[in-house]
Amino acid sequence: MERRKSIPNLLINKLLKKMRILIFLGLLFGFCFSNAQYRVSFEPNYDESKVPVFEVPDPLRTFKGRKVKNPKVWTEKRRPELLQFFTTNVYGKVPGEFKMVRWDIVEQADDAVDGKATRKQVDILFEKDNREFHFNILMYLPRSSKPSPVFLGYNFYGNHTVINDVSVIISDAWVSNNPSFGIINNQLTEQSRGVRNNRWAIEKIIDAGYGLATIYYGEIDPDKDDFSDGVHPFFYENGQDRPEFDEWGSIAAWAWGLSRAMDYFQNDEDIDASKVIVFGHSRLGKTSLWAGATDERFAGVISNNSGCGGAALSKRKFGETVARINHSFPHWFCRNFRNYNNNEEALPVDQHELIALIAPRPVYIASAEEDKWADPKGEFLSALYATPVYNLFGKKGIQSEEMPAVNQPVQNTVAYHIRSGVHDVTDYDWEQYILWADRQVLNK
Ligand code: GTR
Repeated sequence: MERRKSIPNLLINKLLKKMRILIFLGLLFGFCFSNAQYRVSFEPNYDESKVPVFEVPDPLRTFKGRKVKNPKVWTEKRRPELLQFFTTNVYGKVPGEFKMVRWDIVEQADDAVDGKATRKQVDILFEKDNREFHFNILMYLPRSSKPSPVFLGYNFYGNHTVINDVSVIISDAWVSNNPSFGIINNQLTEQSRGVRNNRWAIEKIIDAGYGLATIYYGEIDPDKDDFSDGVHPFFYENGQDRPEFDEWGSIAAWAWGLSRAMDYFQNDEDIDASKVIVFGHSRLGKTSLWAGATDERFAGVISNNSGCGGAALSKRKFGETVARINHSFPHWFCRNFRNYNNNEEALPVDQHELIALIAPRPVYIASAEEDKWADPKGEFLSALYATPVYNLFGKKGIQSEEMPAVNQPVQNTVAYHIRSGVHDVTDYDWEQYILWADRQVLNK
């Protein structure tokens, strides 16, 4: 027999339904409002007199207060504890191993860059649980000097954007839309071929006897707050759908990809794997620093305008801050890094110690005068404060506490320049990197 609901019951049900809708709308409104509030209320500080007074953590003193007096104590005690801190509290740890199973040379020709270079496109393949993961490395190697030293760096919009070369394969990985490059529907097309050639001085690099190797970073992990794609899911345990609090965000995943490229270089006779310089701009400069810190096979590291979470000191809170970067890009760092949102003073480290992790290998920090958001002075100070660790190894770092003038590079094992102009990579930057690499990496 059909049971009828009584009239009061019906009314109560209706009321409950309405209340649920209201609660849902309230929560939605609260969420949007608080985010919008944050966006509206964040005022970057660009006033040097408002930079807080803070203590710079001493890279040569252990967390327990022991002074580090020689390279042995640095290498065996201090470096590991710093690396551990950055791993579990800033970038996140790689949760396991995922080894390349094969590589295929998809395309190769000797007539690139006016016949001065060999172009090589290599597909790197990984497998786990019957699923495949791939990325592509595009290389231009000087025909005049093999095995070649190489600059390795990610690009933002696909390998085919770095040069106007019809033979470069267009990636089908997800990409952020950029209508000015003809990128809509998150897909790369022919229209964007060569659009970023201004950032890659390929001819200068080849003429100087170096190769260039580049990878589209979205093939390792698409740059969006979504952990269901890219390399992360290959490491999930049953039921897991995103990394744990101390596990890798996107920057650590991108750095992992650079190390896998290095694995490949160690198998390519055309490349001198002992002379690979890892380069990156902006978020990818944060990535090159982390790759250099975690993988000692990189012979040199370049950070171009890397800013907050890269070369800039977090405790200065000048321009972009920890809270701001974690709000705008929640997927870049590990979730533990959020403990330092508006709480930089609690950090027992700062970014100069990330640079120190690269010691004694050469490192170049570059800023741009108009790139205040990335805090040029904070980037300089990081290079300066990392210097005592280089000195411990008998290497020269930054010797003057004064920031060098614009376009007046200081090129020791630790190098720094501030270029005129905006947040970008220019020929000027590449000219400096080549000069410095000649001396500091190739020992010319
Ligand atoms: C900005 C971000 C910076 C920097 C830059 C980039 O929006 O705030 O930290 O990484 O993007 O990568 O171009």
